[in-house]
Amino acid sequence: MSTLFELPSLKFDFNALEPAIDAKTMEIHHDKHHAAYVNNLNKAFESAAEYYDQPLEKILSEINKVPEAIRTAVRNNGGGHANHTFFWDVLTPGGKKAPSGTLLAELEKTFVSLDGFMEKFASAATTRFGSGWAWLVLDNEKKLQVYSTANQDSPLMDNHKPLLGLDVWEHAYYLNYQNRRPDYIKAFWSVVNWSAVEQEYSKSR
Ligand code: MN3
Repeated sequence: MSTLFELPSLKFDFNALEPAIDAKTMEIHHDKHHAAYVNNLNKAFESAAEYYDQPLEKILSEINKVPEAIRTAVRNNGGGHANHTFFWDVLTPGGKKAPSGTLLAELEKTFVSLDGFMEKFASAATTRFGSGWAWLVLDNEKKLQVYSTANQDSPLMDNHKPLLGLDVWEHAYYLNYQNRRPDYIKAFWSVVNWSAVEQEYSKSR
């Protein structure tokens, strides 16, 4: 079996994000859920070797060109791999607790205030029915947008650049929060890696 795609290691311990995200949830989320997306993505590409040399971002941005036989598997598992790899990078136990500089200015311009942005993001995360993600992205016109996607669909599929993402699948919070998704979303703000978000923003704008 191909190991084209690999599970990245976490840059912090499983318990590093407590109490916002508990160690057991992080362990299962990374070692089981993310690992499964990677394994299933590699399996899907076993039958489509011509795609092996393309970066995942490019494959996802042209998802409709992927052979139909494996398109759904690539959409779900490639999206899952990209989304989770990105997610781990925008989480951190330490660091700056709010954005500043040009990103803050752009958030205020687009959403009136930082609070306005956080409310809109939390609302997207809360109202996503079933499984999915909430996103802050830079769209094709280099404008900030907040929205949610279903399942493992990625903003990359619309050629949008993710800047911040939140996994609102039940596997991301159910052990600790059960049905209280809003409490998980509130706690998320305490572990956002704003330095990473700012870096993505300055790379992409
Ligand atoms: Mn997940």
